[in-house]
Amino acid sequence: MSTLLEAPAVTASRGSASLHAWVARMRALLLPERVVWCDGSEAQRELLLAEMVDSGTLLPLSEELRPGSFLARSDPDDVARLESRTFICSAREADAGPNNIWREPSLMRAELDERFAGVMRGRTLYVLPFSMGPVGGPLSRVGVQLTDSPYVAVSTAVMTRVSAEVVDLIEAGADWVPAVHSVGMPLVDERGRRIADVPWPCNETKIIAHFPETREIWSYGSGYGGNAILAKKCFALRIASAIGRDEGWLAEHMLLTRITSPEGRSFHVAAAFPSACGKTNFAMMQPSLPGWRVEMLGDDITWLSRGPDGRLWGMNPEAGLFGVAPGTGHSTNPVAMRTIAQRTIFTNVALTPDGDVWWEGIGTPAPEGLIDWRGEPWDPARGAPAAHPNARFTVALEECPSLAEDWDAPRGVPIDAIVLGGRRSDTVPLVTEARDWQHGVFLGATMSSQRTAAAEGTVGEVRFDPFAMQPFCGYDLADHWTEWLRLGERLGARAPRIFRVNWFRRDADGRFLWPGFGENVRVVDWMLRRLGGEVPASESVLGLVPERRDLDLEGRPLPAEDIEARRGVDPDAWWRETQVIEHHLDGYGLRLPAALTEELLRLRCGLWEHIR
Ligand code: GTP
Ligand code: SPV
Ligand code: MN
Repeated sequence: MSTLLEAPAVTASRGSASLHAWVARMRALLLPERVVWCDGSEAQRELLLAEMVDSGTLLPLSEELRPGSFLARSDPDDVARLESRTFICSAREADAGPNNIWREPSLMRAELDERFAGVMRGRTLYVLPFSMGPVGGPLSRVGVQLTDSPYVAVSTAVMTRVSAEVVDLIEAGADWVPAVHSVGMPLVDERGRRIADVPWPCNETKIIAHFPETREIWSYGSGYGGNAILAKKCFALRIASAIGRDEGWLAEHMLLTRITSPEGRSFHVAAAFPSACGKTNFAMMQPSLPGWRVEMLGDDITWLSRGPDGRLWGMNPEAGLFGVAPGTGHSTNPVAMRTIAQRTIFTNVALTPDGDVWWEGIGTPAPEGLIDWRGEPWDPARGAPAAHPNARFTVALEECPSLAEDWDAPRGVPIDAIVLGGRRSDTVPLVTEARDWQHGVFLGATMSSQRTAAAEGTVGEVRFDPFAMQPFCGYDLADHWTEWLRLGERLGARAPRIFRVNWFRRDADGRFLWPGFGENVRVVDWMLRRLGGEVPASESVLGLVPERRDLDLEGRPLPAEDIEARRGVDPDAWWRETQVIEHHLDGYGLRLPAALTEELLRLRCGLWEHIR
């Protein structure tokens, strides 16, 4: 077996010569036909797009209706993240935690060694030097992704800052994360015969492997989203969370936004919602109340650290959006609709006869002659959606009309409030404010949410997704909660307030109880008045909840759930909830911070009082 992957782990600083040596070593392993260094330029983007149109990977959309935009249709078996094929290969199993699937590093290396040997035969290897955060910024980190997918190369140039300057930084000695990706379908077989390519090459077997100690990523067999654009979930969350644990900062699955009230006061909010649970929508909110303004800073990932002023600061390391298409419409998210008016790559949406895109929830009826995400004429009678539920758009942040002017500020922005939210059709009320930081960490650690189409699994099934990081924390989540508790100690009185929300409660007929989207500003309005100390809150067993008169519901019927929330909710349902919470926390064994056990006890005592 080759020793290419077994070479002693390249650690911390890989130095200047190492980048070129590594690419040469990888070239000898992967055996591509040619190597292309990417620089993030417009000229290169044009070239790659044209090549993909020629090869059938991309379909150009109408220049008139959707200028500069394209449609990609993935293999029907490669449509979302695969948590069951995502591995954390830490040296010690215990460091991966019960939240991850652990693989012994040398065994994983042996498997990767075999899979990657000659895997790029007949293909082009793209070298993508990228920065997460502004190039050269004090909080930014760089990496280099190798890929044999031009779709991934173009997507990475949208989602990150791909630039030759990153090579300069590496040559000047910057630490960097190596990331190797292949679709796992060589175009030349062992005997040297050519194999015909397909529009969306991939492999039945998929592996997304992370080595937290050596900060390496290896991904095989998928070309889709977070499986393949390694800078996103693999680097900016899983590897970055491990780096952050070692250095005292946090990489979080959070949107980042600036909200300005009619009086002109601005606040920064970082909010964690699980996949496909409303981050992009919140970040691009068009508030329904007059005078409010929401500026977008980030829609998926925020790196949090204590700033020199002792406050918590947040920075979005990405430069693009990989957003959920279904449900995005003119009435639900008009800002997103304007963002994707041009220069967008759509994946797995439906195609209209005039060369535009369509999906469920776009807000216009499906036109005649629609082609579904698989490329077949769509027959609504068959009951299958025209767009895949995890269909996505890839577009640069700069296309967003509500993007904050200082979106790429090297240190980000100071955070005033942290919002945590899951998708729960029952039990969890509209809004609760944490009593204090420790209670807030408990709310984060016990977040649960219904599964969505963003990953495999049964849609609708409730699972715990602590801090929306269940699929993305590169280490034991119990240690993650400890990090959160420590952060609170360090921030002290300067810590932001923590809130929990749930936009997704439903009534007995399955209708959403809360109008959501732009109406969520009514909840934000209450939060900001709480920060300003302008309104009291009611103590409930779950935490602090709004007085009825303090939620501005002008023109909106008060949802029944809110009345419930003020009273301390359905005690039986919450008693059952504490039982599953206990089981969930117990799963983390001895690493579970005692503070969380204490909070659970407090919740139970409160419920017990309530029942009596
Ligand atoms: P990822 O990119 O997977 O991390 O997802 P996300 O958290 O950014 O989710 P996104 O904002 O794209 O929303 C996912 C789905 O939830 C879309 O279909 C939205 O229409 C829907 N959604 C978002 N906000 C709300 C809301 O306030 N109420 C309701 N009912 N649905 C919402
Ligand atoms: C998510 O699933 O949370 C996403 C999409 O943001 S992906 O990049 O595919 O992970
Ligand atoms: Mn996400």
